[in-house]
Amino acid sequence: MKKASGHLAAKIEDIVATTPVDDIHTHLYAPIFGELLLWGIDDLIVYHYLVAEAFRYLSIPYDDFWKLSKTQQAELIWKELFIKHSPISEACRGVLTTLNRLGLDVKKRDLPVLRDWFAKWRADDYTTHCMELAKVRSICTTNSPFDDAERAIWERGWKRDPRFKPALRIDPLLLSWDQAGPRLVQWGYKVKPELGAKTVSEVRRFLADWTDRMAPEYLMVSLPPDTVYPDETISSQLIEKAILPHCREFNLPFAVMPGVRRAVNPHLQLAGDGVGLSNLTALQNLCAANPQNKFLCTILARENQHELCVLARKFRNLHIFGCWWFTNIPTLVEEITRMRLELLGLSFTAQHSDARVLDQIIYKWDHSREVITRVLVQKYEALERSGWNTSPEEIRRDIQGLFGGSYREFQALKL
Ligand code: RAT
Ligand code: ZN
Repeated sequence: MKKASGHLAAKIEDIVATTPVDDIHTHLYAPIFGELLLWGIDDLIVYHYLVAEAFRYLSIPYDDFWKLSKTQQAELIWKELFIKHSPISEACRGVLTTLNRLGLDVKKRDLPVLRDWFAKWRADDYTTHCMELAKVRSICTTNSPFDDAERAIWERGWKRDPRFKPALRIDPLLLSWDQAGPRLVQWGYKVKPELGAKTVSEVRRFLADWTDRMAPEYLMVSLPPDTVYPDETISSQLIEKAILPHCREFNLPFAVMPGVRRAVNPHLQLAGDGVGLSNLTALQNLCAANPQNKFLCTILARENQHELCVLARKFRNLHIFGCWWFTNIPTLVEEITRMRLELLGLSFTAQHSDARVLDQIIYKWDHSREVITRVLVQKYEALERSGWNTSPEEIRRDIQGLFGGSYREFQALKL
């Protein structure tokens, strides 16, 4: 068999490394949101992925840990995960990749020195610096009207930073109507516990007001694995009667992220969520029954990835994206990306960062680019062996698609 040229591999590596990405799901904020935008060494270390890993070793009571200041928590985690053991896990290695790319000497293992370096930065300059290093062109944020801290800022209004694109997060509305309903009442929407016509139209008025205020890219929810659709539940009824008509009216995709079991260990707080196998019949029914609606989906269980690809082959109103959370590890990014390329060609979005701390975009994208390069080299080499030549321009076009172009085409699609 003919061997592909090293030249092709080098070209692909260069294109993947230099093509800017649109990061279509993060938990970051524009600098104007002040303290809500997390960045710097302590936030990197107290990331909830690392909290979960530290508690594999720590024996202190959970409550005692949560009583510590952020600096003290960071010191404890650093000692456990970086000093007493080698920082091999994906999330640990991520901290090191980030620091290294920022030009810091990680070999010194010196937290106070690192803290001094970060203290010299201002959030807005640092945002630009991180986005440049990560080659991230735009950042989609997760914005919830139910979050008191950010609601106040949205209500006040400000000059938008075009690099940051909001997404309207509505988990409480769909997953805890008992609490969300009274909040809507408090904000002047005349909703009742039962979903009568008036309540539905008031929920739509609430969604329309927030859509006008935020101009979101899409509406989004993360769902438990056992979600059923259609169903008699309030959640299913709200999706059918309020969310989907709203999305059609405003031409917004509805992003569903199935597979999370919230608070399987509540003592771990944000780090305490788990994963479960989803029944994708719900998504299939959503796509089939609502051909005029667009759905974005990323799914948490490894075992659901193949079925999701097959669903995307059946429904052009479904766009799949990213390797989410527990699947964002090199082993699974490689497997999932290869599977998607083999089943869907280039009609998906390869990755999102899910960053909660700004600096994380550096490692999340570095690590993903490395794996995506590996998979793409194999694929273009295989084409070469079949006698097909791909020009550098064509490779760049394809990679731009995987890094945001395909998502934008999906956004522009008229159904
Ligand atoms: O990846 C994460 O940080 C998770 O905690 C979740 O935020 C998840 O990504 C979600 O959006 O629900
Ligand atoms: Zn997320």
